[in-house]
Amino acid sequence: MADVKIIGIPKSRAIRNIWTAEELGLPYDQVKVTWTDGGTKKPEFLAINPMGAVPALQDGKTNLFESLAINLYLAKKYGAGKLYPASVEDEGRTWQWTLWVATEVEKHSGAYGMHTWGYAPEKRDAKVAADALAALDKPLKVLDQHLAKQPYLLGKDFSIADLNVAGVLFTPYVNKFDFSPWPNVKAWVDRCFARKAAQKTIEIRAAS
Ligand SMILES: N[C@@H](CCC(=O)N[C@@H](CS)C(=O)NCC(=O)O)C(=O)O
Repeated sequence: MADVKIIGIPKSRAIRNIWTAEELGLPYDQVKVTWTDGGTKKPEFLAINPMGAVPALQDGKTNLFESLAINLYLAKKYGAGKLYPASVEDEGRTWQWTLWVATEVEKHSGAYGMHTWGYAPEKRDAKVAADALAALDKPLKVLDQHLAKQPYLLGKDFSIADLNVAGVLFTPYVNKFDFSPWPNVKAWVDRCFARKAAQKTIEIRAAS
């Protein structure tokens, strides 16, 4: 049994944490808790994440929830100076991009995905999907302009900042979302998901 337990099925936001553990080469156990069978509402799970949603993390005696915060924690604890940036300035940029993707992108990419491939066809609303796509244009243009200058969010190297932003785009990516209106974003997601750890993570999700 590994010290690190990633709690949540791979077809959930837990996939972001699985990708981080794979990047770090960190031994971890997957605990396949899901909401469809009431697992996220059981007292033992609520003791770890009182929000009753996956993912959650147990690392020895430390419990955490919020997928992107879990990633920052894992990267800093197990990948400082590598996956997690060495300088305080790059750390600030990492927090910036992480909070940006959570607040400016995820609600739109999530709504687009649910109403395009997530929900059963009869529950999908094409107008909600179209509005979400329109709302994604501004943040993806900002990302595109940034990536015109450099291959990764912090510069020349892949970091947890890239993983957190690309992690939010994981489901769109595997569902073949068309990134081509933002060509630098397209080239960057292709670079991020071509990584060995990302490919392994895609396989873990597909096999689940
Ligand atoms: N902001 C949270 C969102 C967690 C979340 O909504 N997880 C979904 C699965 S991806 C869930 O457990 N939904 C079931 C529910 O909320 O009852 C995070 O990033 O960890």
